[in-house]
Amino acid sequence: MGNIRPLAYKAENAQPVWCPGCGDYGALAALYQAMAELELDPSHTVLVSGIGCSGRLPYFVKSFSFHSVHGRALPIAMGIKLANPNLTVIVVGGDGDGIGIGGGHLPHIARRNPNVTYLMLDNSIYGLTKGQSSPTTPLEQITSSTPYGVKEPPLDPVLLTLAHHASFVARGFTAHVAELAEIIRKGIEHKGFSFIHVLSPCPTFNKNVSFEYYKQLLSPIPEGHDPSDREKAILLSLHQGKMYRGIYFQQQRITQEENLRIVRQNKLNKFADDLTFETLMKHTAF
Ligand SMILES: Cc1ncc(C[n+]2csc(CCOP(=O)(O)OP(=O)(O)O)c2C)c(N)n1
Ligand code: SF4
Ligand SMILES: [Mg+2]
Repeated sequence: MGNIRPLAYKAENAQPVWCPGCGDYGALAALYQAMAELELDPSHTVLVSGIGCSGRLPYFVKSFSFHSVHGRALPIAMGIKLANPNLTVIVVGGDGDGIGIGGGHLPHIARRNPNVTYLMLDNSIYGLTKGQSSPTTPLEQITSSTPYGVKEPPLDPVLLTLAHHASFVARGFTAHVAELAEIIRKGIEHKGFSFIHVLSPCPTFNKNVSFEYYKQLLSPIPEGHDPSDREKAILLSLHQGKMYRGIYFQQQRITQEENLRIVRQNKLNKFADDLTFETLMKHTAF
């Protein structure tokens, strides 16, 4: 633990507006803790969010932030990182935001591997719009948009991002703040795209997927799991009737920023190699 207190990262003029008991408070506390441990500089940190209750989180953090458009936080974050690779970029959004309306972006950011951390706050419901089903709502659950029950199997964000070559994939639970803080810290430290599936119950509009529900279902990733083995991580995520907390997968590979830097450098080198008086005259406007 560094010298900075977690609450040093609390925005001065904004109080969280979430309902009492909302899981997102735990995610916020864990993020403060991770930022303090890493001693992040708020003037070099950007939080980008989509739309939803979870999308409000950046308001409560001392950093730069961009409360963007529903489902579009990921491409915006990627643009910010490409424009200034020195920034720490963290994305926060909901399950609807990330794999509903914004689902088309997740595969591509995962395979491009920018050094961006993504916290998906999953309550298995559309919270802000008062309780419609989301892509992670369990089968047969009755919601305001599924009066006869959800008829499609839920998506698993961990399995999805593993399939899309994300270089860091983990799951945390907002009832375990210290553990979640450690996962977030490791995700931010990871050089590449880090995806953290944060189970964050909504006690107001999803009475089914509650803290109790997850307590029954969740256990720590089994000791001895090798996080560098993607195939094993996929098998772990497929385990029927069980869900694990912890780091499923981590692999170091070239980031999008590094790839672009190399392409740019190669172009410059080629330009310098080809440089003659004639080519210089061609490229110089008089
Ligand atoms: C383009 C667009 N479509 C729909 C909406 C309405 N809308 C706002 S938030 C939301 C769902 C939010 O659910 P989720 O992403 O899971 O976040 P939560 O509120 O549960 O944290 C919807 C459908 C919108 N703001 N913009
Ligand atoms: S509606 Fe649900 S997700 Fe939104 S603030 Fe309230 S408890 Fe949290
Ligand atoms: Mg949601």
